[in-house]
Amino acid sequence: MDEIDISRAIIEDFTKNFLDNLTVDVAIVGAGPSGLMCGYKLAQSGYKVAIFERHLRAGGGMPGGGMMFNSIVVQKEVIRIFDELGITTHQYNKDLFVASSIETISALCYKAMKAGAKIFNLMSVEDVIIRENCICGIVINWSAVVWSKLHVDPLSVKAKFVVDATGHDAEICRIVERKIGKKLDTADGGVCGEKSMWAEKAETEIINNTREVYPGLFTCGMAANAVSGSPRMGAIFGGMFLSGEKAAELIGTKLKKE
Ligand code: 48F
Repeated sequence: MDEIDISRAIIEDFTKNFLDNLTVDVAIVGAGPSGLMCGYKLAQSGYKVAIFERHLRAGGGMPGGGMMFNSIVVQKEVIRIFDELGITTHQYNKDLFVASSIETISALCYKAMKAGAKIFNLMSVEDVIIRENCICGIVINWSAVVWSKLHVDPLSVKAKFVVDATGHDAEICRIVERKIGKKLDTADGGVCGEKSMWAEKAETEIINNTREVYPGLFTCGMAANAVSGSPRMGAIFGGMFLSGEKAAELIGTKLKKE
């Protein structure tokens, strides 16, 4: 066994994967529950999907459960999805179920990747590519470069659609507003920011908020609520799965027409 073979294997495999994903059908920003669910569903439908995640591990806000109690709560409406993913759930009352946050995120990652989605961790999306008033790609850099504020130019990925699944900050939508020099089309005119905690309202509104917010750019998960000014919901996660699923359906419909 030669150390150089180990190094070469890693570099070649990663480089091949990276090169293969410079052009994709859908680039998803954020490997939280909504982004992973969206990626899983699109990959399952046969589309080429790459998910870019800033942090070392995938999962977003999920592994920490609620205040580091690493259980999550989901509604009975999403048990069909948990069953499909093979996640163990326990009924808590007539409407609510609990699951391990770690098992949930592990299953989502596994299923998304087995369906063909690629996950690139430790990469931050810092800009988008816009042509003829349509988002058609993302601009990426190593998170370590961004965090250490090194002056290193980024690279680009072309995509037919981009999904902002960045969670509470709706980072990509805010970048787009800055770059196009005008506000996104929302009830309040532009990214509204999330409102304070109201689980039931937030979980209901997230489905309508999951939409194409600018040509080529979809939102899902907490980013969708933040853009539209809906409340946050805390450690109940059903809406994240339904929102990721809906974004995949909307994008799938558009891709089918191409
Ligand atoms: O925050 P996050 O889990 O988003 P989500 O899928 O789920 C929200 C819930 O976790 C929770 C909640 C539940 O009810 O309210 O908060 O909407 O995952 C977002 C992921 O996006 C990554 C970030 O590190 C996180 O893992 N991310 C954010 N900005 C960027 C990014 C960026 N610019 N580039 C790459 N990754």
